Amino acid sequence: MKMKNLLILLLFIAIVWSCKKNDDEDDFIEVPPQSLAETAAEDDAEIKEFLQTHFYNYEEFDSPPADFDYKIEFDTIAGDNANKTPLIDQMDWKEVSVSSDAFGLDESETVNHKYYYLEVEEGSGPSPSIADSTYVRYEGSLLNSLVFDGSTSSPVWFDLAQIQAPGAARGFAEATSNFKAGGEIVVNADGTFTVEDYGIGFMVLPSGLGYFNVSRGSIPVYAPLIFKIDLFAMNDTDHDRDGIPSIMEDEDKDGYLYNDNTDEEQEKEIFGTLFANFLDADDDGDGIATSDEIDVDEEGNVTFRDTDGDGIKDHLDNDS
Ligand SMILES: [Ca+2]
Ligand SMILES: [Ca+2]
Ligand SMILES: [Ca+2]
Ligand SMILES: [Ca+2]
Repeated sequence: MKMKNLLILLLFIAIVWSCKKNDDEDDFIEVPPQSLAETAAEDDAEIKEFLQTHFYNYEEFDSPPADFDYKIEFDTIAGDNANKTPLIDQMDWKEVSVSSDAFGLDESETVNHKYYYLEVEEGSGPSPSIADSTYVRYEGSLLNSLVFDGSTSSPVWFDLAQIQAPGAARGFAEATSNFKAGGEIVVNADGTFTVEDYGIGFMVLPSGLGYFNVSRGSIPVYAPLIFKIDLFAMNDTDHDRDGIPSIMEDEDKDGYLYNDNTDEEQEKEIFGTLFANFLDADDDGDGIATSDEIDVDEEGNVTFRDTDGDGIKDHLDNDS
């Protein structure tokens, strides 16, 4: 059925660097952080309990009723629904290594965090990286089903790289990168836009991939988070416009953009502010712009130079 997952968008706007997850500064409360490892274990037990006792409307997605709105709904496995398949049997999961440094903990530790996700309807378009910008409709809720945030009528642009930052809900970026965007965006005669076969999914995140020890609005501290998303479109990013796509500035290829900062020591001494490579137009701080130390062809493909042959690319080498 070709009309499946069809969305009419009112206006396809230019990228808005959405700060939705950061701009509620007035009503957030922070408590001293507790152990990251203990919290991750507690959260995972709580999440598993939820996944074992709940299901989503998979039967409607499998055989859509005529007026089906393609919205994910959760319910408890009980009574008439006692025989439903629990979420835990349907969801995929991945692990992300999280450093306690992101939360200002005294004891430095690195803890694997498990998040769960399910692509309910696969989009027909490309999959974003954790550095890309995504056009989504979403709803955030707690395990007790309280909705705390969302943009369920009109979609918003989310810069996943920004959501990966300490203090934001990093897991949203991680999980979204498993989903696919929709197909071609068609402009209608009346100025609206249509996206067919967009991606639909949801994710369940431990608090270490959410807001951890910070309470925001109705989100308590150490709260696992659920996000349902419709992923319509995505754009590649080059945040610092140095010619290198942001995802390629994850130099250590660990899927985290904020721990790649070639001139960190210099920035600490001189500015006191740190700019990770994807936000830094002079990555090695040698006074020569990164864009002048690399070669980019007409299609945007990047070739790196190593003028002094020391194995360090020129834009990351402050003596060449
Ligand atoms: Ca990295
Ligand atoms: Ca830097
Ligand atoms: Ca850069
Ligand atoms: Ca250099």
